[in-house]
Amino acid sequence: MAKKLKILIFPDPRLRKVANKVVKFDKSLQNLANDMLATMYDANGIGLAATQVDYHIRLVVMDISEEKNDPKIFVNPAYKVLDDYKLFEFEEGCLSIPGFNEIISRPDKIELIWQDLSGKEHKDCPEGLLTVCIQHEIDHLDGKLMVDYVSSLKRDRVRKKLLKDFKRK
Ligand code: GNR
Ligand code: NI
Repeated sequence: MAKKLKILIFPDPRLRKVANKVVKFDKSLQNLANDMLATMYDANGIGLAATQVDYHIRLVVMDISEEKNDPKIFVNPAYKVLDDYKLFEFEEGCLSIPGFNEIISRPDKIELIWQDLSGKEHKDCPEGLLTVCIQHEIDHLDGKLMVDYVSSLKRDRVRKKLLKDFKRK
């Protein structure tokens, strides 16, 4: 049965680790993906990277559907920005930075490659929210966070607030 995992909260240094490529497509990878989906749905998120639950492998889960009935799993996801891209502004949130929402600009046209749980390779040019979300998740796998795109003043403010909340618990 799927179990809920604990989500690391900024500025936990484990969120800065760079995740390793998945090379074994086994039952334990499937189990982790299932646990991550359960964790994401429970937290009302639309995406979750393994890094956020302290597994440092290149695995992402996502469900951007309205009905929350379209789970997607990306193993070893990577993207190239296409030549005719424009910057697209979108208000993002992050389960690892509760209470922090900011408008972030990202390229709106990418070519995405990934593998599924069996190791089969896929390629697609996503649109809309998926394009935003997968860039946000791949950032997590590279130890990067939304706060890295905002001013150091805002970053320090949210850092101090979340540290204070953490110590109060
Ligand atoms: O739940 C989430 N919502 C969201 C909204 C806009 C852009 C990205 C996201 S991902 C986020 C969940 C999360 O923290 N994933 O890493
Ligand atoms: Ni996030």
